[in-house]
Amino acid sequence: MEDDKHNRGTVTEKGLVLGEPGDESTHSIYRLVLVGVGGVGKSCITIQYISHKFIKEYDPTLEDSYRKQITFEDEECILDIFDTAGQEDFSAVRDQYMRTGAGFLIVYAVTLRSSFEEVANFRDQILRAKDSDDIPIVIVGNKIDMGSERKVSTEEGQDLANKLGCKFIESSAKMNINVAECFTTLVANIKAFRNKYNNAPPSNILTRPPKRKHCTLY
Ligand SMILES: Nc1nc2c(ncn2[C@@H]2O[C@H](COP(=O)(O)OP(=O)(O)O)[C@@H](O)[C@H]2O)c(=O)[nH]1
Ligand SMILES: [Mg+2]
Repeated sequence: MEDDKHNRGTVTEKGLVLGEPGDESTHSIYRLVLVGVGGVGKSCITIQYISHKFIKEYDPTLEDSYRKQITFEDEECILDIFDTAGQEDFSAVRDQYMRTGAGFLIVYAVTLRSSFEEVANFRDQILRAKDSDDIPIVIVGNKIDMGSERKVSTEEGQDLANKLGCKFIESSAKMNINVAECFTTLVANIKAFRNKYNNAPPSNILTRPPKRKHCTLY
């Protein structure tokens, strides 16, 4: 069946096809991207999840990708996680991840109201990059350990997530609260999304049929 063959593998940006019959890897790959205002804890969340450490000072300009293998709902998954930084400057790698990311964590700090106010803008940016209005996104309110300095309530976070049609989690990278849940919630969201679209590859580039060019000759 043509569709079945097409949908069995996941073509990565490097041209690697995972999960094709005969391929050594039967792992599903999930390309996840963290976005959000600088200083909200994207790198700390990523490093806490990957290395189980809280890094107090992490280079705010460092933008990098990480891989982690997990078993989720009896499925072996490879998470390819991209931690963005420095939204102002153009980065070819970031641009590529934005376009090919299967799911996104939009992170704000519950202690920084302006970072919460940017959440909807980041969502718009993602939808534009993906050229779609249905993308798995989890909104993450980080730094809940700083209780006395909280500026955004849980209800406000949840209301915004409801309004934008996203999942919502509050976390602390410092205390390792809900860090793994951010990623597993996003993976669950992507799995549901892939099922909904009949396991089609996540990238719009791969799912959209080529545009037909109409040409009339007289
Ligand atoms: N108290 C607290 N501080 C955090 C937490 N996450 C990050 N930070 C601090 O916030 C600052 C910025 O974190 P970083 O991960 O570099 O932010 P990024 O720019 O979004 O990658 C650093 O000083 C971290 O130590 C958290 O959950 N709780
Ligand atoms: Mg960072």
